[in-house]
Amino acid sequence: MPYEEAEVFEMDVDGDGKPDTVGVMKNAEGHTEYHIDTTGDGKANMKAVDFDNDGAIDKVSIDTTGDQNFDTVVEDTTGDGVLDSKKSVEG
Ligand SMILES: [Ca+2]
Ligand SMILES: [Ca+2]
Repeated sequence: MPYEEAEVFEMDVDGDGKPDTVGVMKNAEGHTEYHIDTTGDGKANMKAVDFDNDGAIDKVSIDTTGDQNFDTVVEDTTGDGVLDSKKSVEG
């Protein structure tokens, strides 16, 4: 793992009443990454990255099918802190 420091939190991210696991860490490029596991299998099915460390998420990758490949990417392409682009990616 290239991650030097990670903090892990339990919180209900998806609102289903069950606690989800959220890991917060700096990646190798020094960006803040949030890894979210809502299925409880120990694998993140959502990853959010704050590229400029301003506290606003710039890119979110989501595994919507549960195959542990991120298949949907939502991005802030304009830098205004609003996620404005959604696209599907090949696993
Ligand atoms: Ca939950
Ligand atoms: Ca940001």
